Amino acid sequence: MTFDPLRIRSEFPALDQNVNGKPLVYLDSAATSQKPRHVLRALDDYYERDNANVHRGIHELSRRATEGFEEARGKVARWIGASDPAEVIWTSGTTGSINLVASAWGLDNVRAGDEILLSVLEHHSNIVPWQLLARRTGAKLRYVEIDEQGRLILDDLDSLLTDRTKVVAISHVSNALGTVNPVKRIAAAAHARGAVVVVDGAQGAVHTKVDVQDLGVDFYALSGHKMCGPTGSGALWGRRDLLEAMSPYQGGGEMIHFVHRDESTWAELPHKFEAGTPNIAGAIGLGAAVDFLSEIGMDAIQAHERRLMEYALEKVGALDGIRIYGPESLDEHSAVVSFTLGDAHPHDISTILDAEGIAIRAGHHCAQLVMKRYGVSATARASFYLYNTEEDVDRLVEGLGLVVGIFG
Ligand code: 7TS
Repeated sequence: MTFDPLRIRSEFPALDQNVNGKPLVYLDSAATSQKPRHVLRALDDYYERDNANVHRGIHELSRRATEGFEEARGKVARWIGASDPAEVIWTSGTTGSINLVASAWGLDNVRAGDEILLSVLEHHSNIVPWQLLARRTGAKLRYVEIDEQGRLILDDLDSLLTDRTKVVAISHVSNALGTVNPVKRIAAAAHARGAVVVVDGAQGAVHTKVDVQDLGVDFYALSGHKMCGPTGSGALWGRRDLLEAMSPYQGGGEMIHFVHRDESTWAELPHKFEAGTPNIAGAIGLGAAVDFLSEIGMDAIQAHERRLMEYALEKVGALDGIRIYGPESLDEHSAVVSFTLGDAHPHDISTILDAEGIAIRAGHHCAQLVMKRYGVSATARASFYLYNTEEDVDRLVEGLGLVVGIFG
């Protein structure tokens, strides 16, 4: 099947509207993607026909809801190359997944004097949970630095990893710069020192083909809403032996086997980590998103994004006063163009573009350590996905022309 961005675009109702009198150009998918009809229909179908709690009722609707919920788990497992759906825990998203690991695995395994290795590229979701763990345990945080192109400096990885390193938590793809990190190489080095590897896959599962076995990592966190699924949906994949050894994260219904007066025993995986009524519709919607993306094919999506990025870097890069942050090579640079333009504040850039119907993000992108590295407080960021086209890039460049006209 040939990749037809206009046909794909027509599957996303929200893209078909005028904003401030102009056809919408949506370039903020790194914050959240738009949702295709296939996902919207799955949500409607669930609520209109099958709505019931899962794993509880012995009645037809509960059976259907449970089936849809568990089938979706299998779809996510296959999407990331996990061999066992029981290793996929439903969470509220990447933030929920990382907090689960930092808390449940971290409190069991990290002690005073231990080290946690992060990078300055990380989204705050992959920094703050580890800071909280460090504060509770007395562990120490260390950081991999980035070079001028926003790539991890891995020359001194072997000295950053010590016998005290208990965990290495690293993003697959940076949301602020688009840098694609060599996760497999980092995982191998971390394992050689006996550390556990946690990957923030919020942008990874969106733009790259993920195979958790091949990456050789221990935990992989993802957000459904960035890959065409509903907000509040997400997953944590973890290696079975680690998940089994871990204490539960939250206590409540469904995560127990037996409850006695003074103590309880835990349910099998994955339910041990899913206390309370889960986001059933969210999980089913995320399963539908995986079906939608699988049908198009990750290779085709990646090739399309790469073509768009080549075009965008050339056109945006030709503007007077532009500075683009992130790797020069598209082998290491995913579908994000992070930039500043002369003296224009990124918020002003975004406001001017918004008046033209163009949505980008301006700010620190929840990656203040990245901003600090470059000595800026914010960048403007255009992020692309499967439904964007070269016309979107042209509109962006036209809009940026207005910014140049105003700010000189
Ligand atoms: N990690 C990365 C790399 C992210 O890009 C984000 C969200 C998160 C973690 C948190 O994901 P959540 O689904 O739990 O919120 N990134 C962005 C962004 O770039 N703009 O808005 C949210």
